[in-house]
Amino acid sequence: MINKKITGVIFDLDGVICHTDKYHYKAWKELADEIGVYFDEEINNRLRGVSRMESLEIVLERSEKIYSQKEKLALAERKNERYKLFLREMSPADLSDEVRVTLDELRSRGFKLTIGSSSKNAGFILGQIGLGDYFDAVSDGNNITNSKPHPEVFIKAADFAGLNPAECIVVEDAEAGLIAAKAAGMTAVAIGWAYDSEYADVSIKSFGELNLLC
Ligand code: B16
Ligand code: MG
Repeated sequence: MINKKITGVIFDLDGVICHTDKYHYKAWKELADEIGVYFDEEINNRLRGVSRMESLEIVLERSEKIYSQKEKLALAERKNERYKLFLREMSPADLSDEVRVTLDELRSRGFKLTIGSSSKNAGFILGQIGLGDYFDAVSDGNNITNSKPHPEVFIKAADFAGLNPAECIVVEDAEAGLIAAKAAGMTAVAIGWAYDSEYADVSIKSFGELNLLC
């Protein structure tokens, strides 16, 4: 149980509400193979919550070739086109019952529910899984200039929904997101890949536990 007044919950999208992380991996892996750069799941884990262009920089750390900015933009675009093909296959079946029921319960208890995602595809993904109009506010990669671990995405999510940051919890699967949440003055709740992170205020094993926390 969190011992302070909570009025809003800000959810990371990829790795928390739904699992597009496997599609990011496949799309980056295909690109890396094409340009002859080593890439594996461990490197992929460093991309969680990180913006597309920053992710590309991490992927290219293993590259012998130096790419110009124009070439980098083209590579990122190529990866994104691949990724979007996977997203097109998503449907409301990709939203688990546990997540859907927990969201409804939190809402019925009066919490404002928002999204704080680094992704520029967040709106499309939410539409695909049937949550297009669900959240009180969506802050994503399209409205920020600094990506996680910078707190901008969460500060804007709170602002869009008229929430006091000190009364918000952030649910995150990435260490960069937990750091961002704390920098925003919010309570950082870790799930999934971030479960053991030293930056978490609280860690939960399953999404449904959120209802016991606040
Ligand atoms: P896009 P989140 C993040 O989403 C992903 O975790 C990260 O792997 C990705 O690079 C980033 O979005 C940007 O995504 O290429 O779709 O703009 O976890 O912050 O919801
Ligand atoms: Mg995430």
